[in-house]
Amino acid sequence: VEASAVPAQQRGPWMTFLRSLASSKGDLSSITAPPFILSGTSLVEYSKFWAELPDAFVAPTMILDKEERALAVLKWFIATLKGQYTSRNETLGSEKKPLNPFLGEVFLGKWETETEGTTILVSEQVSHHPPVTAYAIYNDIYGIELQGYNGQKASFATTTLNVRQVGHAVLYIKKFDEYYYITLPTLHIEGLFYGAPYVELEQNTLIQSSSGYRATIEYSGKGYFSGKKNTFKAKFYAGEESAALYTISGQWSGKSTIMNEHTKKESLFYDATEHNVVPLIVKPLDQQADYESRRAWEKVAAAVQVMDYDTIHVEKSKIENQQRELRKKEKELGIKWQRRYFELIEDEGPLKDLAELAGVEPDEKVWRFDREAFEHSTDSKL
Ligand code: HCR
Repeated sequence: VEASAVPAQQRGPWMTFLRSLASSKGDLSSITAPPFILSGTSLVEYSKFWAELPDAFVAPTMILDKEERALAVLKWFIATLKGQYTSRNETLGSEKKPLNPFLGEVFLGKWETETEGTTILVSEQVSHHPPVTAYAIYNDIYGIELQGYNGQKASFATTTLNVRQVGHAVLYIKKFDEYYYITLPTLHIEGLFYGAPYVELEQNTLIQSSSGYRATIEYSGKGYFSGKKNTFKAKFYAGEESAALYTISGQWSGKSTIMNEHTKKESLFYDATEHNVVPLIVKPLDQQADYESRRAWEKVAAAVQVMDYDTIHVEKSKIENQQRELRKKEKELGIKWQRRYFELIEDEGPLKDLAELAGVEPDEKVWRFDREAFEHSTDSKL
């Protein structure tokens, strides 16, 4: 029997929390959780996990062969998973409940590395009900840009929380005028009963390139493909062909190998344990605008650190009340909240065709980055 990680005085509230999860209607943000499971980080920050390895992010731009390039995109994608889905376990001891971003909350930063130069991140909460975060990450030296948006739909079954991701990501490589349409995996949260939650991925991700190459990645936890957690099996195809050129398999948080289906030769594909993330540079709090994530949540985050529930509650309520006031004013004036750097547009461009090629139902409207708006704002001085 596993020991409970729930502090003795929070066991009652933890059981109440689990019960409220069971009766919640998919909106995780509205549920109050006990302090030990809270994180002082807002969900709007999570977009950074796409490019914490700037070398892997820009690598495809330097590859002339389109098959090799599509494989490098797959490698970058696999490389992002460890940060996206296990980093809280490493830094905070378990998965935690992130802060629920308010509409218009922005998280900005840059990575500065000797070889890759500057890579910029712009992340914005573009919807509150349902929660949706949109982001753009770009490096102009290498001519690569990632844009995407995501929301989550949750459901609870026995002691597991199932989370379906809504949205997609699109990678664009300027030099080759090439797009990659990326779907997001479904996940579930285990270990809830013991108060030690962790994420396991399930179902699949599809990466469809405008060059025709396609990768399907299937995820599984302990015991399906192997006895190990965080496992995946990817098949890499050219065009419409049904026979895979390569099979890549292993652990996304550890080692994976690639097998050439023609020669049956196998070699190391990626070893997640050998790569250290590059920390994002974020402006000091006193230079941030009020709507920037870390500044806006500063007091809540400090209270979360010391598990001061009263202050967490008081400071959270201040933000929520301000938001309520804003929405009321907009209603009175008959205006809508103007998103800062993203707009919701009809998807008529190459992405719609790509989604169709990938066999994915395209979203009628998609959130797209308005780079001009960002560059004309003071926020672009990172
Ligand atoms: C499900 C989750 C919020 C959403 C997080 C997402 C899906 C956000 C987009 C990122 O690109 C990837 C990502 C990674 C996270 O693993 C995932 C979070 C894990 C937990 C959190 C729940 C809302 C928290 C539930 C509360 C539990 C821990 C008690």
